[in-house]
Amino acid sequence: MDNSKQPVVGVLMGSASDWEVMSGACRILEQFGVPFEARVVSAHRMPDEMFAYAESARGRGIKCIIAGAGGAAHLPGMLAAKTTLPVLGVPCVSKYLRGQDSLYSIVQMPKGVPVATFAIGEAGAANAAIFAVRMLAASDPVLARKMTEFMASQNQAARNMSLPTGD
Ligand code: RP5
Repeated sequence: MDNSKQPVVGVLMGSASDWEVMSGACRILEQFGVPFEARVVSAHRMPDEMFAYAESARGRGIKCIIAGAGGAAHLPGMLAAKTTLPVLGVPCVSKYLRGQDSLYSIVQMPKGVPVATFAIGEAGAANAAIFAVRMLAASDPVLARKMTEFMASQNQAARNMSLPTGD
């Protein structure tokens, strides 16, 4: 999926099976009007393409990479090893260990090679995208205003919550 405008965020995933989780990151970026590109780039099945992506991303105008993977989730870490861009890692839910393997694979990076690691699954994908928007908003007043509005709408939604107490 490519947005019409020049993408500034890369949303990568190790497999199409990660799309159910990673599509949540794309929805957030769409909501904020941030141009992005979404691709399957597998660390294990497409290592040469992964390195090529990491090496070319900055030159193509990408500002940060959100990378989701499951199981032996090497994609975010290997991207971080090959690019100077910030890499935001999303542990995707795996079949047998429910993403705990993904989390440990992504979060336990060696000193000097950072991956900002988010929660397993849906919340992690959404928060990685929100975090990417916040990074971009540091130098973009329009995005900053949208983030303020987003936070206000969350506040209002929480205030409007009711409990089934019958009171
Ligand atoms: C990882 O292996 C992917 O990120 C995915 O989460 C997992 C399983 O991939 P498939 O076998 O479903 O393609 O590389």
